[in-house]
Amino acid sequence: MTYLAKPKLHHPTLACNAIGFTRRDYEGKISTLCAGCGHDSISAAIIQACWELDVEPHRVAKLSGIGCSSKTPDYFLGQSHGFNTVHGRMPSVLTGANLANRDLIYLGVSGDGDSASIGIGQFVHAIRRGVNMVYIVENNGVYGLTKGQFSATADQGSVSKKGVANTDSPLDMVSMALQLGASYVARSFSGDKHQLVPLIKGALTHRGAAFLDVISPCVAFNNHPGSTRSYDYVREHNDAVNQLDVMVPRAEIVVDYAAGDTMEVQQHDGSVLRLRKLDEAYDPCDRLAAMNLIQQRHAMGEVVTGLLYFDQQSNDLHGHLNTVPVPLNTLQAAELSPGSAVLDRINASLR
Ligand SMILES: Cc1ncc(C[n+]2csc(CCOP(=O)(O)OP(=O)(O)O)c2C)c(N)n1
Ligand code: SF4
Ligand SMILES: [Mg+2]
Repeated sequence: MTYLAKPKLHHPTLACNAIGFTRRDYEGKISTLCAGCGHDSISAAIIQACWELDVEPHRVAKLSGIGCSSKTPDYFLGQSHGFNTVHGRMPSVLTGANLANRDLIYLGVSGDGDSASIGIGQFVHAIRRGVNMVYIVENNGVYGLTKGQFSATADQGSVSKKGVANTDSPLDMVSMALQLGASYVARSFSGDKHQLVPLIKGALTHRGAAFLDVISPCVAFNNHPGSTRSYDYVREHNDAVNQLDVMVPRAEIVVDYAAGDTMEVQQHDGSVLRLRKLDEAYDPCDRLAAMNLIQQRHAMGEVVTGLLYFDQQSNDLHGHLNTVPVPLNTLQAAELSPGSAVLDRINASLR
C-alpha cells in the first residue's frame, strides 16, 4: 500500500524562521516525479528560499502550465494560493491575477516545452510588460511528461535517448528575456542549491519581471551521454560568472569578501543583493554584454550561470500603467464609477 500524505505533526525542535514557521510549513504534497528528477531539487530550493526570507505562505500565488515541471507547485508551498492553468497559458493568467491584486507574490513555474513552444507568445508578452513576478523555467530540453520529445531549447546536435540527433537550432530563453527587457535574469542548475537558493531569493525580492532559467535534468529521457542537459554535462560545462547573497534589512550584514571582488545593490524592498564576482570582467548591469557572453560561451559548449543581469531602476507593469497603489480587486463601486459630474468634466476637458 502506498501512503501519499505527509504527517502533519512536526518535531518540536525544528527550527522556526522569524514568523514562526518551520521549513516543513513551506512544503507541499509528496512528489510523484521520477526519483532524481531535477525539478524536485528546484522545489526544495523554492521551499528553502521562502523559509529563509520569512515569506508568509498566504501571500504567495503559484501558477503553472502543463508538464512535469508545471506539476511541481503541488509539491511546495502547500499553504499558498495555486492555479494550474492549461498548456502554455500560465503567463496570461498570472498577468491578470497580478493586475487584480498587486499585493501577492507571483511565482510562475513552467517547463521549456510549456514556455518555449505553445506558450512562447504568452512568455514574451508577460516579460516585456514587466509583470512583477518570479518566472522559473525548469529546463530539461525535452517534453518530459509526454515521453521525451526534443523541446525548442534542445541544443542542435544533442542526441536523444534513442540516438537521434536534434537538427533544429535552440531557442535561448535567457537571451530572449534579456532582449525583451526583463529586469532580473539568471541561469542556474538544479544540482547547485548554493547558487540556486540565493538566486530565487533575489528574484522574490525584486520588483519587475524576474526570469530564471534552471537547467533541470530529466533522468527518464535526457540524462545520457550526448545530451547537453544531463547532470554530467552541466557539471562539466558550468561557467558561473558570480555568486549571490541576499541580505534582508533585519539580518546582520556580514562582510566576508575581499573589497573590489564584490558589488552590492539595494532593492526596492530594502534587501541588498551582494554579488561576488567569479569572472572579474563580467558586468551584470550591462544587458548587451550579457547577451554577448551567453552567445559566445554557448558556441563553445559552455553553460553560463549566475545572476546575468539586473536593472537597479527596475519598474513593473503597475508602474508603467500608473495604477492606484491599492489592489484593484479592493476598489468599491463608488471609486470605479465616480458619477456623471466627473464624466462631464472629463468630456469637457477633451473638447
Ligand atoms: C494543448 C495541449 N497540447 C499538448 C499537450 C501535451 N503535453 C503535455 S505536457 C507537454 C510538454 C511538457 O514539456 P515541458 O513544459 O518541457 O515540461 P516537462 O514535462 O519537461 O517538465 C505537452 C506537449 C497538452 N497537455 N495540451
Ligand atoms: S519524466 Fe523526466 S521531467 Fe518528468 S518527472 Fe520523470 S525525470 Fe522528471
Ligand atoms: Mg521540459
